[in-house]
Amino acid sequence: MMTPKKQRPEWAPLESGDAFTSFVMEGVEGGHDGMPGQSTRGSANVIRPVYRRLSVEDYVKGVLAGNRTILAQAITLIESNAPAHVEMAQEALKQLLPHTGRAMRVGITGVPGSGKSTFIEALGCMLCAQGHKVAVLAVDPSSTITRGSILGDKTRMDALSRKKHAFIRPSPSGGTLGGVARKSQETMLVCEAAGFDVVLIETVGVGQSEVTVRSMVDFFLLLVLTGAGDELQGIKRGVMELADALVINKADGDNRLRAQSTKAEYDRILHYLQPATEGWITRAFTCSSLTGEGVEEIWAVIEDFREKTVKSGVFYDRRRAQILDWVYTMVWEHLRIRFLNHPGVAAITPKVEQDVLNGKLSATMAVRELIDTFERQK
Ligand SMILES: Nc1nc2c(ncn2[C@@H]2O[C@H](COP(=O)(O)OP(=O)(O)OP(=O)(O)O)[C@@H](O)[C@H]2O)c(=O)[nH]1
Ligand SMILES: [Mg+2]
Repeated sequence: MMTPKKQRPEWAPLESGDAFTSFVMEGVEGGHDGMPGQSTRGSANVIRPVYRRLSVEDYVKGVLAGNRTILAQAITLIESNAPAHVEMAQEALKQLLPHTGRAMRVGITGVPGSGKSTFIEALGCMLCAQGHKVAVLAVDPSSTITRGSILGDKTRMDALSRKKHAFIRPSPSGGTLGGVARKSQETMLVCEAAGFDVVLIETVGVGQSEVTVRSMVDFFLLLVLTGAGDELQGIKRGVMELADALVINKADGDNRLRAQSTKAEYDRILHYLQPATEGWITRAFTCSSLTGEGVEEIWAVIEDFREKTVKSGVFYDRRRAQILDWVYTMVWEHLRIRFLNHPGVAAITPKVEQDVLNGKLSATMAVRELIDTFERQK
């Protein structure tokens, strides 16, 4: 088989160099809707994307028309921290907002290697075949350190990335998890405005990122592996309590029977935990992302969840709570940055810290001094 050629992704600025470690694979001829003539094949009459400045109106129109190139560029705009870009992105978002909210938002977590990307590939391809438009995003806290991205480096989701109705976007790199989450949240909205009716968000199961993704999605899925005893110890009860379904992946070959008994064991534990969603019972399922067995059943569970929670009102209650939650998360983030960048605070911080460490100042008094300084000299 031919190895697909790596290419610079359409969203990476030309001058970005190594700052963008992600790449895309060569696609199928004419396989992209909304961008005729922009096949990435190396034929002579290839039309290279034109990097011209787009106006807010260009972004809005392009996204609403489902133009993938403009969608990708709109996301790049959202990911930028440059003040002018933030202004433009917010204006575009404001106009796109009425067209958002229609997708089923699904978060997928699990320890590294549990098969999240493979599962998303299997589910995504199945959904595309059913006529859905699927956007795949990643919230990857490790990318803020390595500047890499899970989807770009490790998992290419080859089959899914070739589908006409799929759009895969790696995690934005740089910044705090809070910053990455804000960008992912807005990226999700833009994808919805572009007509994607399923959004799948992969996040590696380390610490805070699951909580962040849970606060963005309707349905949260935890992928686990067999080998109950040890495996169960490794999974924090807190993460299980965030999940709306638990999937024992890699239930194929020799592993099938073991997966069944692991499922039974998880079901027993889930029985004693608080379900993540009111009125819904979190259960365990088995599947093989490799063979596709069981994947359809999991989507049926997600659809059943949607139907039941929409009926009970829990679905939209959660979305409303999520929006407000997001507002306040951003407020705290904003205040934190203002506090850290405050010249008066920065000036006294070393001394305050020293005094606390030397026992000259109590922690409470230190807080008072810092906050007073912050408020006095706004
Ligand atoms: N046998 C079997 N192997 C699987 C299955 N799903 C995934 N794998 C394999 O498990 C390995 C890890 O899969 P990934 O999909 O990259 O796992 P991931 O959870 O996305 O990993 P990170 O992104 O690194 O956190 C790969 O070698 C897959 O081929 C499955 O259902 N059955
Ligand atoms: Mg992965």
